[in-house]
Amino acid sequence: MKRLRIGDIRPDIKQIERRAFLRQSLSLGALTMLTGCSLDNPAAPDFIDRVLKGMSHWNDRVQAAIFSPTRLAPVYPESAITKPFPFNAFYAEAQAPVVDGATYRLELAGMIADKRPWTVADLRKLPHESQVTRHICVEGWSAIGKWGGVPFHVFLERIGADKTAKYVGFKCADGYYSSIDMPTALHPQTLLALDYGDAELPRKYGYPMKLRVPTKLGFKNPKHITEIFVTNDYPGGYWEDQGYNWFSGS
Ligand SMILES: Nc1nc2c(c(=O)[nH]1)N[C@H]1C(S)=C(S)[C@@H](COP(=O)(O)O)O[C@H]1N2
Ligand SMILES: [Mo]
Repeated sequence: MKRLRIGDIRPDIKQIERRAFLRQSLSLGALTMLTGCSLDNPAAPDFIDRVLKGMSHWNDRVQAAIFSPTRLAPVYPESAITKPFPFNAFYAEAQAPVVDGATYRLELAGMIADKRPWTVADLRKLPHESQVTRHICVEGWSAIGKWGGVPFHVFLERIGADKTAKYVGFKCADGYYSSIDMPTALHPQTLLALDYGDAELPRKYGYPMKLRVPTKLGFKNPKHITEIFVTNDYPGGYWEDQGYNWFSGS
């Protein structure tokens, strides 16, 4: 793996400092007020769990409030691409789903005007962009890759998605699921990726399509997407429902 230069990691350090600042600025008293948890019975079995969940939800709101729709994730030269780019999922690489591109249809649901399903060929007729960005996994690794595909805001516009809705949710061929806030969905670098490098997205990286979100941690980049839905009802996610912070900006 390539050695990190300080210029590469500085944006990440800024994020970490910001998180530390948010954490330090919160007293236990303030936390009880924000979370609605009472401190009078700290022995309650789920007390700590409720405090931590409340803190994470508070953190979601603060992160959403300071997220800038115009602030761009760093981009890198192609020479910085990590080779080979790592595979990761909640299973081993050999278990990655096999999706038949010929019969595949991307289903649409929720607050969308035109819910007609999409074939891979139709998706490929939409405007195409590529980007070299850093993928940061919560498990402690990061890697630079190149993804190409349809700017997600273009796709959302095209299908008549209600942009005033709170969430965009994703269901995947392997049972994985996730969701993002609408401002992130509309961010200029959020990509409905059909390609890795200069070729079709291979099976391990999410064929036929994944969402590439360089402003969020890796687990908020769903692979093998089979359904996209727009909703005001909090959809959660595979890792989010197990306690990972929902907003998880990078
Ligand atoms: N469908 C699906 N998408 C997923 C996952 C998964 O298990 N299934 N894992 C997530 C996590 S934790 C990471 S780090 C990235 C890994 O993507 P990669 O295999 O392209 O490196 O995919 C994300 N998207
Ligand atoms: Mo990850």
